[in-house]
Amino acid sequence: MELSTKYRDVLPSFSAPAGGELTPEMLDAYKETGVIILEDFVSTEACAILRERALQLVEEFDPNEVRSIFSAIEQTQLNDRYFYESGDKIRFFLEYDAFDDAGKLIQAKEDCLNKMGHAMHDLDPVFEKFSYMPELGEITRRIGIADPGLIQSMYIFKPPRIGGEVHFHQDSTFIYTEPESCVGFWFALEDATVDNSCMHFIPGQHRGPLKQRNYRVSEDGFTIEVLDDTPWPEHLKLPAEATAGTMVMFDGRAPHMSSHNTSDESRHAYTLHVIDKECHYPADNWLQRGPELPLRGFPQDL
Ligand SMILES: O=C(O)CCC(=O)C(=O)O
Ligand SMILES: [Fe+2]
Repeated sequence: MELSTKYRDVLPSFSAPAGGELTPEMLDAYKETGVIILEDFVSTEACAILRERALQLVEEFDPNEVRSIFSAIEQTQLNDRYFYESGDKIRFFLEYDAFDDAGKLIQAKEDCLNKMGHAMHDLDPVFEKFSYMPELGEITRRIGIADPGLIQSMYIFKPPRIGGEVHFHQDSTFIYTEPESCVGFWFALEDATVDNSCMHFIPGQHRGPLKQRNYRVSEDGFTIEVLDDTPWPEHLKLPAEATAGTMVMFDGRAPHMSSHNTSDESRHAYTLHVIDKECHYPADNWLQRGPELPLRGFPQDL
């Protein structure tokens, strides 16, 4: 299916619908491009509350205990126990360039973090309240997810100067179900622009194949299987600039990336990933949760 000329230069963007009630026009745009930007989905106050809570959690984190450096480029973290056990925990992942040669953090602690993950939505009351908002439940119904479950949360710091590049990827590579059902809800908690490395998408590419699949191959080892090695047409990428409170919703097959943040501004964001609980969730997905933390859906009381 060809992309209509409408979305060759700019990603579909709308004012957030009340109650998460996506209109047919929004649904059509989402189906066509694999991504829609919903402006002012949450209030700037809600963003501030989440940012404040994240900073409190960061305060309690001692980086010297965990020098676990997450590099989305090298994917070294995927072979790290601290990472692969984090599916049902709240853990912190430092940027690649967080430490100087003397082993000291190069800037403020929160400006040395790559992300926090992957179960704040089930373990922290402030994140829980935000994450299980009924509007998202309504959206999942409208896009046809029969039995939604919130499988993952990530707080992305994208700190000034050292926020590392995230290469093009599809989230279904990592959050794989049969059939595929992963959808991402990415909330700008601070204004995200091309200057502080907003997300970029290639519209329409979600209608192509899943190109890679990540497998857990042992207790602490992972591998990437290449299913399709044709490169992404990166020259067609478009920025998803988003003011604080805007939500970017994208299909698990929609390729997205963000570049190295060389600016002096951080770009905090919060992502939730939903799957359909009716789909099979393989035991060799890296992201697993223990029986004490069952997968939950949204409140039905809208
Ligand atoms: O915020 C970013 O730069 C990347 C986030 C991402 O890949 C995701 O939320 O799935
Ligand atoms: Fe992603």
